Amino acid sequence: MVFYRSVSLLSKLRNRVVQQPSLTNSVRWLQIQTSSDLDLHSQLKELIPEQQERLKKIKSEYGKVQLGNITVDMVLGGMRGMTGLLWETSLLDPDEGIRFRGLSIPECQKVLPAAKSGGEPLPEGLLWLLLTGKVPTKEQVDALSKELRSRATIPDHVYKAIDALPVTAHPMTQFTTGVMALQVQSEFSKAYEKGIHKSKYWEPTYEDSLSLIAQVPAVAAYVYRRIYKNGERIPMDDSLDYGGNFAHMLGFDGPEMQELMRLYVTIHSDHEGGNVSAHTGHLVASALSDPYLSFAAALNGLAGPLHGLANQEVLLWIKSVVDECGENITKDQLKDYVWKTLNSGKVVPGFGHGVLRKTDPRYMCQREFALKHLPNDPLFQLVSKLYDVVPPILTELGKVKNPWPNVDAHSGVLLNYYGLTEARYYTVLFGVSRAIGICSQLIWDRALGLPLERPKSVTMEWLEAHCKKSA
Ligand code: NMX
Ligand code: MLT
Repeated sequence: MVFYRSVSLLSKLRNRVVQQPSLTNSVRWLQIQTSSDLDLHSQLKELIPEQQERLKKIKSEYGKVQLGNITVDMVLGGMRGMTGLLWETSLLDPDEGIRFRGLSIPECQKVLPAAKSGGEPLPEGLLWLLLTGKVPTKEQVDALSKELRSRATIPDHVYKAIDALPVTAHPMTQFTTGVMALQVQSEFSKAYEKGIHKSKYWEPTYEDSLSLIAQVPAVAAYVYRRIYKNGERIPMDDSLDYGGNFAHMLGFDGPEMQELMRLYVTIHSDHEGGNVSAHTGHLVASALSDPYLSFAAALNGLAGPLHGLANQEVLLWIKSVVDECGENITKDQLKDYVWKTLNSGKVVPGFGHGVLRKTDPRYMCQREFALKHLPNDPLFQLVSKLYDVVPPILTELGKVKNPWPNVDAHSGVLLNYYGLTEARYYTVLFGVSRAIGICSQLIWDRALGLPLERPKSVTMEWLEAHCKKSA
């Protein structure tokens, strides 16, 4: 016990040191890795009791504190501006964009371990950060990569379930079917059937979540290979990390595409709790549905064109611009095309947001990637022109709250450049990434014992009567 405490103390001290690079050289002796240091599960086990106490304290001390006023507008307006969810892994600022456990995207790019020096963050590192709130060492990330690889085998019935669908079914339908087929292995469901105590829920949820995160790239890659590459499966490469392996299983082995995939999976993972996919996953999980059921539900929300499917819509729309006007379209022609889209009652995909009020930092980091790796690509140049042309037009409409581009405005042209040209597949990539955010929070939902989600609804008659009374 005494030994355990000193190792644990040493480990805490070392973690602090690792986060302050100026100290790392002088205290190298502290960089002893214990087996529990490298194990995400042990780290969580240590963190959970203190966070449970923290939540209890907030409830007992601040339970009656008011959080703004809910208005009829909010009830009728898709609950915009209503604070209604606890979501620990990330927080969205309307102007600054997303922070993962307090770190912005540029900060994550700086501090999270990469495959090679100066490279894009490894998504496993982000998973560690989301779960523990701590920046992992490269050794911790490598240990997690290895663990994910060890959980990645796909049972044969999953492929058979996907194969039962017509090959023409939308890739998101095939992907979600694969996730639902994985559900039969749920440890949480089995443990619940056996009567597990509620204080232990987080443990099988952790098992399911890590397995699900480990398995979704192979399921997603199968969907791609089935639809577009005659069903030839590419096995995982044991020498590769999560993002690199995903690109590899899809059939892309170029180092730049692997870097893009690491960045892509990292930045799409989490966007606080109120977006449609995260909120759906959280809602379904609140009924104690297991991680597979909850994540499959989340994917069905992601498949909507106002949410994740927008990445497909953007590339298809850009291609329709090129088909009609050519690649060297002028800004005036582009303005006409944007107006034509709006006048036909459609949205301009990739622009606007429910919360953000400035350009999405996820757009900006993809733009930086493009400036570094594909500055002369005609479709990237078209995307850059859209950045100039679309916001003033949306502003002129007078009703759009955020005229700036979101994450989906950029992702397609990058993938297209490296040969992943099949736009209908793009939302599946978003889905793989989102497993990391949704499952991380789900483990905390269970650890903190968050309750069944069940807001009150009212009818129009109730609203009219209530408003007349209060007038
Ligand atoms: N093009 C045309 N009209 C728009 C756009 C746009 N890009 N963005 C907002 N509007 C309209 C919106 O349809 C609404 O019109 P109406 O009152 O006639 O229904 C009005 O402007 C006010 O909407 P907002 O309050 O600005 O936006 P809201 O929070 O309701 O919706 C989105 C946010 C993201 C759904 C919306 O901006 C949109 O439809 N964008 C295009 C689709 C898209 O890129 N979605 C991806 C979002 C990111 N993600 O991955 O999930
Ligand atoms: C997301 O990543 O979930 C989208 O930007 C939508 C949102 O945050 O509402």
